[in-house]
Amino acid sequence: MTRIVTVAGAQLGPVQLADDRDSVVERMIVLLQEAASQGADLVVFPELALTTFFPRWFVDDIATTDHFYERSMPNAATQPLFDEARHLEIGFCLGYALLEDAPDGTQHRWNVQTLVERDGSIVGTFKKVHIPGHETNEPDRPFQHAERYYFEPSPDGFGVWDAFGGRVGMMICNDRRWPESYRLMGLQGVELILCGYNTPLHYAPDPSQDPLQGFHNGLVMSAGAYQNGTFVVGVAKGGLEEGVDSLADSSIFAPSGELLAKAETNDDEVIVAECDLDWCKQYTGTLFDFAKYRRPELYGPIAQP
Ligand code: CDT
Repeated sequence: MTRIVTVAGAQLGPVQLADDRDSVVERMIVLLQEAASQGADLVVFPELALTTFFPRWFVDDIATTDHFYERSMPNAATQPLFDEARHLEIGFCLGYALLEDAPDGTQHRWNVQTLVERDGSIVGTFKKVHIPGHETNEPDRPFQHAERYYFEPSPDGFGVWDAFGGRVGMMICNDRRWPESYRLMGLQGVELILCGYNTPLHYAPDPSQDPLQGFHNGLVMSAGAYQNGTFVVGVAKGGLEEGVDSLADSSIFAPSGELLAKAETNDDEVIVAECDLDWCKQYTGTLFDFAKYRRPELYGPIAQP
């Protein structure tokens, strides 16, 4: 039996502060329908897809930003997306901010992606592990990247789920720059990694990296795919959002590290690739046969603080 999953990346152009969730969900449904018309089984949306990238602003009272977070999934705003996906028998992966009330009375703010199967059932929710940027206001920057103020880092790490006929993992934006993200999923037999991102083109701590954003994006996802014998799907919210230009370049990489599909615009756009999950074994069963060739007894320092 072949295990071909047709995967679409549903890149979003900018979501401005004034855009409400309903208008964004309408755009996402258009992308979903286009992906379905191209035979997609699974559609991947960007990180924090439902709102503008609000960590670009610092506020003294974090509670005044509660409206950027979802309290449940699905909810009234996203139910139309869930309904249409189920109608089309297409799965999806959605990035959003989650504000969670824990049983002990504490509140938690997470940057998450939820994976939904073709029948509408929720497969799992991944919390972002590597939280980039800064915790406090840095007024000398042209814009803030205060993710470390707005989100806690995941305590769970990188899981892998049986879904879409294969082993599916998730990571969010900055996670894609770290080899450990891919390897932890690779050790669990991952075959398809789904990653949404918002990557500003300007990096204030070292602007010499600005023109390299696209290069670094392709570099890490291609290498992560090849070194772990897995497909990697990276999907942007790109373009000029509230005056900040962000990388588009949504891309799908094969277990060979080859680029299968790449967005051509900075706006709403669907990219598609047929992913034969059995291609992964050509790498994980040969050059990257982890059980045979890895030397974990020498890797201890990697896991030390
Ligand atoms: N969203 C996100 O994780 N963006 C980061 C930018 C880091 S610059 C502070 C990224 O790695 O693309």
